[in-house]
Amino acid sequence: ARAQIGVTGLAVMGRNLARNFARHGYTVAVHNRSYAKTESLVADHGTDGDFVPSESTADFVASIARPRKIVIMVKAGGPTDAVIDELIPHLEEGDVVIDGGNAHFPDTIRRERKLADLGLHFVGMGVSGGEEGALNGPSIMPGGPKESYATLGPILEDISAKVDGVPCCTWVGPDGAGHFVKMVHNGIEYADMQLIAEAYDLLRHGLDADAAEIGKIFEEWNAGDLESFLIEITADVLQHVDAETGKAFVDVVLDQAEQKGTGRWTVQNALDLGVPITGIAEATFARALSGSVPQREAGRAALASDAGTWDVTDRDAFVEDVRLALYASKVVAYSQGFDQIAAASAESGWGIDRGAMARIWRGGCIIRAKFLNRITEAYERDADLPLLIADPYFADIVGKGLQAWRRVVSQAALNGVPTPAFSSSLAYYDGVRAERLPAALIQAQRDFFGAHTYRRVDKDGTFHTEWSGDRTEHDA
Ligand code: NBP
Repeated sequence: ARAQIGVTGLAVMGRNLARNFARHGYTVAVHNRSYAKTESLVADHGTDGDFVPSESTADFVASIARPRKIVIMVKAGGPTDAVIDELIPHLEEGDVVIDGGNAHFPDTIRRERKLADLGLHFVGMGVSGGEEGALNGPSIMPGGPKESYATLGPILEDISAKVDGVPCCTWVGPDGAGHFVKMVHNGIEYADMQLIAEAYDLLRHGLDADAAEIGKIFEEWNAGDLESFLIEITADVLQHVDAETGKAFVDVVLDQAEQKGTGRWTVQNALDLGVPITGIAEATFARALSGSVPQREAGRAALASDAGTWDVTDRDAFVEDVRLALYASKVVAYSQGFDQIAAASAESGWGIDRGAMARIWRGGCIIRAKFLNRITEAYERDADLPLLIADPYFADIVGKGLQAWRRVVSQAALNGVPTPAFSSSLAYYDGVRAERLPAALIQAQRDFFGAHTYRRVDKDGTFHTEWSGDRTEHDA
């Protein structure tokens, strides 16, 4: 047994991860359900490094030095369980099984318990960066037993992306913590993409410009605070021309966004935790609306449009307003995502360091961005920061863009351009900073129809008013 690590599941992700390990000098045992993929990996990329191919699971496991480290990179769900069950009879105490697929974190918690009972380590590992990242350095979010990180961590850090020499990989927390954080990462990715899409839509309507012109604006934005992978690829995509029609590529793509489910999981979990992640939720629903074909047909046919021509007089000022609104909304989306991580971490006792999460998202992953440095700094100033946008740096920058944000959201509403994420983020901002919320009225209504009781601003206790009787108040 000479391999230092094994990878089973050699579709795009597993194949590239295996190549990444090999390129970093590790001897990599490789295996796939259908052997042809294993053979083609070695045939096509054998020069990347030292691969040990096996056709059977028994040979694969036997080719890895103990304690074994085996990365599973197969389709999430049933296939992952099938592979785990196939591996188990061949494993020995102390071996580490790592699931690098997009598992839902409750599955990871279940699998970790099962393997722990067998004396095995199970690491649920979030991997972001797509196939490119897997090959050249992804952002890696491993959870599971901390002791497994002592031997596994250095290898993962080695193959992860680096920013300023710092690896985009760290131990996230026990059992499902790694996959949980990957899930929220994807949720934030949904919000980020929706916000960029809304900014694009606003610019297109407001400036009456073509896609390529908007692409140039994103290119300029990418040189400033907004610098990020998603802004960069947006600039590129918007300037891409469809070879067949000669039209802007974005204009020939059907406007129905699909999803694989991580956004939905993020929102479902936030509802369970009671954490308002309005940016991510609106982004997820916006995709759902785009795919609601019969509803959109009915809406187009029956619903009035009173929107005239949007007459933007100062084009540069408008572009700057949209940029500031995008930045502010983005900070809100991240702030909400980090709230969700804090709430889940507290509930599950994961002890997740939010600053470290922002640090490992700076490179390799889809939401990599310059401004994640600012988030890490905010949590370094105060590890228990209750609200990211309330950190002095963000409060200042969002405050300075507040008027621009309001102008953009109101102009969008007046001109009939839907901006669910921009608008809801501004509403969240105004909600979270309000002295008093109309929640007082909600409580009164609840007490009226359901005797659900309320608390008072001027004394302790819980009270109920006899609404249908003499309206006296008594302790509840
Ligand atoms: P896929 O998700 O397309 O899965 C294909 C792999 O699963 C093949 O190796 C296939 O073997 C194997 N497999 C299946 Br399907 N059922 C199996 C079973 N019952 N037993 C054993 N093997 C089985 O591959 P991928 O796109 O490379 O993604 C791998 C994982 O990484 C997924 O969980 C994905 O969600 C996650 N991920 C993907 C990305 C991305 O950008 N694509 C990014 C981050 C994470 P076969 O060759 O014999 O059919």
